[in-house]
Amino acid sequence: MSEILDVNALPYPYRFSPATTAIIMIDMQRDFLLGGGFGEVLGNDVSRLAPCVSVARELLEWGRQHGLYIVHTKEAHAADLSDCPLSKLNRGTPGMRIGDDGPMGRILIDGEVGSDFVEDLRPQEGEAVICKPGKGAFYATNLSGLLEARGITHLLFGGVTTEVCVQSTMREANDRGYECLLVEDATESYFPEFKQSVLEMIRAQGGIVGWTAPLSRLVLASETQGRHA
Ligand code: C5J
Repeated sequence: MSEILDVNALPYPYRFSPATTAIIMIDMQRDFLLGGGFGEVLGNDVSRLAPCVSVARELLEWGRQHGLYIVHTKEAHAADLSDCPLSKLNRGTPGMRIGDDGPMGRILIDGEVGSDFVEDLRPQEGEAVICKPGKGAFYATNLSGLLEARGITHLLFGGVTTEVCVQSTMREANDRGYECLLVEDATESYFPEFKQSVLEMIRAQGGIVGWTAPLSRLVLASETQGRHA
């Protein structure tokens, strides 16, 4: 028997069982959230992402209490840049490029200080960490295999940024048959209007990509329900 929860989500209630659900926490790395990293060298105001950190942490704590499988992703490249296409390396006119030396080590390179997770969102033992070269977490990673091995059918998303790596991964997951919900206050964008548009896009047309709900609705469902199927 497994617990079934119904979340008051948009565009309609989202039903899931914690036993077959994973949290995918996207790219909560210093490179995106702190000064001197990839986000800032692209010209963004990184302080805009700060509000989602405490909620993302609460989401992980709630997930740990309820036995959800937890996956953390990080966008980072090999030191020799062999997994970084020239198109990504050369895009735009940033002050520094991927692989250049910055105040937190080489920008967006796996193993450097900047590529690591922010203090409040460190993975715990038993949680998966996916290092991804792309925006979507399914591209060139073993994420599908990890989820399939555990019989995961439902995914709850948090992380940054809403319209880039979160949305890309959620769309990849939707096409692979996962039932996806984006936790609205556990994600942020450098552009508030982009975040709002993504929330609306996901749940438009009857939930064409999935569902959205604030964390409080998940917590309420787990506190007030707990039926067994
Ligand atoms: C970006 C990400 N914005 N994690 N990456 O380049 O969203």
